Amino acid sequence: MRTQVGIVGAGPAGLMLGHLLHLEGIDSIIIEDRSREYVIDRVRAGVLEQSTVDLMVESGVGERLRREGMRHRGIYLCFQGRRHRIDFEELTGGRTITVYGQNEVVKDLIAARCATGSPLYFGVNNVRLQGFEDHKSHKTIVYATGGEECEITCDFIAGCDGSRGVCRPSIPADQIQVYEREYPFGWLGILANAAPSSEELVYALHERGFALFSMRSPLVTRLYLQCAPDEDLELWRDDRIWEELIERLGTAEGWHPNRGDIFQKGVTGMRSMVTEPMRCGAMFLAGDAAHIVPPTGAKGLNLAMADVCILSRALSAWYRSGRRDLLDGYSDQCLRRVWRAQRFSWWMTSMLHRSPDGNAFDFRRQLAELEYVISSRPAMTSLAENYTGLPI
Ligand code: RFL
Ligand code: PHB
Repeated sequence: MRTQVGIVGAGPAGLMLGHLLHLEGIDSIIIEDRSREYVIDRVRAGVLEQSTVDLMVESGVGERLRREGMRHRGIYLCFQGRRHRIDFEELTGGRTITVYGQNEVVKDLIAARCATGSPLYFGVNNVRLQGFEDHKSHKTIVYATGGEECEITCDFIAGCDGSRGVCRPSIPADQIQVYEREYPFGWLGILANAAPSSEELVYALHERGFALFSMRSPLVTRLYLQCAPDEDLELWRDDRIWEELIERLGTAEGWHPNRGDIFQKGVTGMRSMVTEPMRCGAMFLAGDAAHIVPPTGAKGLNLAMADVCILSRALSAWYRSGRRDLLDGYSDQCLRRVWRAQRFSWWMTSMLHRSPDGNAFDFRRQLAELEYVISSRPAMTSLAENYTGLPI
């Protein structure tokens, strides 16, 4: 097979890139090693920045998002039994966020791809990349499907295969630098059939650790608890999860999340990672393949969308007028946003999570930081600006 851009990975980054390239008249083939059902059912992000919403709407895949997405004008910070609202709309001159599940974004993008008839192959195995390091060789993606070996020849490879993919590890070690940081905790996340009892998200710091109240629809609540990175889910019966959530999130005035049937549970470890540059020859990395943020700032999906927006413009400039400068500037342009998001995600994470050694000094310092954030307009504005995101 021959195409202009071979895309590895059908997460939000790969699917959105395929969609934007199609709008520019550029051919692509997307390959994905999981099944369609697995990709659609995977529960992950929920918060879309304004620029991600704008990108979806302007590129014609935002119809359901506009109907079903829940626009939030602020969030709450909760500590010492009280909730304090940060009003994003007022502090940023009108910027807001939208709560819409990542799996809904993926569903909408798969539907758009299928409607164009452009190739999207699920369940492929043993993906390997060849010839991308320099401009002279043929760029090839090799994979297996149904017991047969297949080959895609392309002008460019887009590595959109997430943090455990093959694209980044295929780059010779002396051509990239990887910056990493592990955190000594994880999140236990649940979905429950319970009407959200707050209209906006609640981020809580409690002596027993962090907790987050979020939602997916008027009938489904999404909640997270700080836990060990390798926490054993067997130890967490539903009653224990609710007790802990209510303890950490509940306020003196009596607000707490509504209980309901828990229908999904999972544990995620937390880390930060940045790959520099986000390119090797004719291969461009985008999204989690290039960088990971801890989820506390709700930035991962939004960064992935910003990367592929920039990449599609650069590829379009190349195909339309032979301009290389945007392709050459891709990595630097993305990395500026990525490092800002890393700083913000690290800051939110360290302000809101208890260190496993339970250091009392750190806890008092964290409370002082939260007090400062809710009482200083510049500090609140900084949080609001970073959370709602930079324009792309
Ligand atoms: P993905 O979504 O991981 O997609 C990569 C795809 O590549 C496939 N793949 C391969 N395909 C072919 N060949 C191979 N060898 C392959 N290896 C892997 C994978 O199966 C997959 O389908 O990366 P992408 O597209 O870059 O998207 C990134 C986002 O998924 C991620 O950043 C967010 O989910 C992070 N995140 C959040 N981001 C936000 O912006 N807002 C949030 O509120 C938010 N909350 C979260 C999150 C991530 C979480 N977890 C589970 C890590 C909450 C959680 C709990
Ligand atoms: C979510 O709704 O899944 C969610 C919300 C905010 C975050 C992370 C995840 O910071």
